[in-house]
Amino acid sequence: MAIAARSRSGFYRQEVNRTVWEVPERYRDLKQIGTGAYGTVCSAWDRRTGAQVAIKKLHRPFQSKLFAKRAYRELRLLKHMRHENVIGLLDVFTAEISLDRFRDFYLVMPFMGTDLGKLMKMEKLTEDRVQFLVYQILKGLKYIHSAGIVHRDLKPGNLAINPDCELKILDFGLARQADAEMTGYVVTRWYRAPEVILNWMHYTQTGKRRVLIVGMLWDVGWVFLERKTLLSGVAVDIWSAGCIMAEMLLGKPLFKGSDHLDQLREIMKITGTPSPDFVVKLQSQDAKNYIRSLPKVPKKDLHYIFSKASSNAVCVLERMLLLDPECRASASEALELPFFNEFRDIEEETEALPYDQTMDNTDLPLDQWKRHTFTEILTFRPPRDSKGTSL
Ligand code: N17
Repeated sequence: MAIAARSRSGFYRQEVNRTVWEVPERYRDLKQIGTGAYGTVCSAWDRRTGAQVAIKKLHRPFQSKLFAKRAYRELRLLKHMRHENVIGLLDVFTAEISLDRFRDFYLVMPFMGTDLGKLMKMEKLTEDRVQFLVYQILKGLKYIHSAGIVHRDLKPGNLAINPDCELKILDFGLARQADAEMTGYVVTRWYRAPEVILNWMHYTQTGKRRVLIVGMLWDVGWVFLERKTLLSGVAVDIWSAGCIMAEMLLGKPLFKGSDHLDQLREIMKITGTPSPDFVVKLQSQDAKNYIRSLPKVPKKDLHYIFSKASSNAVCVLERMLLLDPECRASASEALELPFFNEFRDIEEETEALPYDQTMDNTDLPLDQWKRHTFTEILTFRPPRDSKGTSL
């Protein structure tokens, strides 16, 4: 029988989901709460602070270059975030003391009990709940965007919520190639901005034989959008936030398209077909002709669709659900709208330090990713709570 080596001092071992977890003694009562291809998450109690935490162990993070880069990226992004409406790191640790033996590491975050998707299934939200939740989403987005990060996949399922209705944004800044990976079997495109859907159509094109309609839409989307929108692109998150707010008020998704084109049709049923202003900005003559050939649909009055909502609420939607990304409010601009007056605390609407994305476009050998990750773990400093004591 093999005898397990002693645990690192101050750490203990336990089995979770048939894998060994080796964690500092301060973390107690580990219980698995979720598992997926990339890792497993446990809830635990932090003896030092008395708080409930979530601990994520990645599944063999250094099994390949791709996994290693992804693990490095998640750690870097989480480590950068220090805002109450964005998930951040309370701690990160590994039981290994040397780079040679380094295999696994663990991310510790505040524990969040549910998410907005589940909450909306349970109950119809009152307008003051909607006010508070959308206020928090926008504060979180303002912070993430100020770091130069775009979420790209904002949806109810990655808005974590605790019993006090406090909200934190999860899964931000996923790698761009994810857009390409999602083509064909997209689980949920209901929150995707029209310019993102147009961009997907580019990836679904095979060779030179393009379907006429899609081909022209592609020209519309690509030439214009890659330059102006996808390079900065924060407006895509505002669109998603608008769809999420609409769903909170309606009790059901606003744009429930069955595929890319159907999604665009659903959107234009409400936004109307693009205005001449928008068409003029398009580069391709084909695109202009195509958009002009579409049967004109007028913009619907959102007061009519959201007849039970206050006009302050509808006013927010009017500023977010605009077809032209350049016209959409930014997160900071949206926070200024009267709908949020009751909850507003400008002190909480902070901005981030810029996030260095240099490594995101870098190709490194596996052992380099591992070394950089190890260094990031060693240089982690825990956040301070509002009283200034180190957690
Ligand atoms: O939210 C994240 C997160 C944030 C930024 C980037 C993940 C990434 N990421 C992932 C980048 N690349 C990849 C592959 N992670 C996260 C969210 C929730 C978690 C654990 C990790 O689990 C809980 C569960 C309950 N309460 C809090 C957190």
